[in-house]
Amino acid sequence: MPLQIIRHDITKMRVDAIVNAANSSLLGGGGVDGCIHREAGTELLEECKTLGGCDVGDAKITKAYKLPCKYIIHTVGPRYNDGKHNEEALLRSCYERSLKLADEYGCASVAFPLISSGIYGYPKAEALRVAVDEISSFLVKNEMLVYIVIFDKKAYKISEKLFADIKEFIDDNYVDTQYCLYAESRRTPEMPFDELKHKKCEPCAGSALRKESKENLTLNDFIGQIDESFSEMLLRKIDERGIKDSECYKKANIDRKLFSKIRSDIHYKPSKPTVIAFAVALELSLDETKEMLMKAGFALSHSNKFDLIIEFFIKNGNYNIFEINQALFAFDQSLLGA
Ligand code: AR6
Repeated sequence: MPLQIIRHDITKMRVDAIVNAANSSLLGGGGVDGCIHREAGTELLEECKTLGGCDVGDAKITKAYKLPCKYIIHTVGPRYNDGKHNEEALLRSCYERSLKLADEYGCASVAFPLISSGIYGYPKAEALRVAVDEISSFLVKNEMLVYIVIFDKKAYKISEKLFADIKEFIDDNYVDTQYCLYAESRRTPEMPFDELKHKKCEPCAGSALRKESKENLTLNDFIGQIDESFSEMLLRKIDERGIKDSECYKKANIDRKLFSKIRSDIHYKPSKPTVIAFAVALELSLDETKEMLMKAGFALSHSNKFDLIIEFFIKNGNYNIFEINQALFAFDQSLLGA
C-alpha cells in the first residue's frame, strides 16, 4: 500500500526516513520534535546546529543517529492563525519539499507526523486532508511507501460532517440479524432490509434455490462453464476505461509488484480490501463492485461497518481512495489497498 495511515510513535518507525515537525531554529522543541531529539541522542542537535536553521515550508535532512531509520527530514510547518495567512500553501510545501528530499536521498519509505497539527494549532482534519492530498499527488509520479503516523487516535478526526454522515448511514442500514442472501440478491432499492430476514423471506424455505432445473452435466462440463475470474474482469475494466495499468494501481493505492502478480495470474486470489480498492480506482457502480467482489468470493453486506462505509462512498460517487481510507481509519476498519 503506497500510502498508509497508521497509529504509532514515529520514533519507532523502521523506515528510510522519518519527518520531524521542527521550528525554524532546528534546535529542538516540544511535541514530536522533542521525542525525536530525545530518542536520537545529542549528536542530532550537534548536526542540526550546522544547518543554519530552516524557513517555514522548507525542509533539511540529517542522519538519524540512535533512531531505527536512516535519515530525519526536518520541516517547519506554519503556525495556524485563521487559515487566511497562507497556512495551507506553506503546509503543502512542507510535504512537497520533504518528499523531494526523501527522493533525492533514495528513500524507499518515509513516515510523516501530522505536521503543524499539534503545538502550531492547525486543525487536525484539515492538516490530514492536506497531507493526504500532497502525498497522493507525489505518489502518482513516484514509487515510495509513505506513512502518515497518527500519534493520538483520540485527537484524530475526519471532518465532523463526514463522520456524522457515515455514522448516520451505518445506523440506518446496519443489520445485525442474519438475513437471506437469496433475497438480498433480488432486493430492489426501495425494499427495506428488514424484509430480508429469514423468517420474512418467502423463497427462503430454500425451495426456490433447490428447485432450479436439473441438468445432466458431468463435473468437467460444469467446471468448463467457469465465469470470468477476478483478474480477467479487472483487466477488462481497465481496457474498457481506456486507462493505463499504472493509473489504475496508483489510484487503487496498490503496490506495482502486486499488480504485476495479478496481471500474470488469472486465478489470483485477492483480499477483499484489494478488490474494493480496484473497484474504487475504476469507479465501478455498486452493482459492478458487488460483481467484482463475487468473482473473488466476497460480498458486501449490511452486517459490518467496513462494507457500509464502502457502500456509503460508492453511493455518493466519491471514489477518492485516500478519503475513504481516512474514514475507514476513523471507524477503526482495515484500509483499502495492498
Ligand atoms: N509520533 C508521531 N506523532 C507525534 C509524536 C510521536 N512521537 N508526538 C507528537 N506527535 P507537534 P507542530 C504528533 O506539536 O504542531 C515543537 O516544539 C502530534 O499529536 O509535534 O508542527 C517544534 O519545535 C501532532 O498531531 O508539531 C515546533 O516549535 C503532530 O505530531 C512546534 O512544536 C505535530 O505536533 C511544531 O508544532
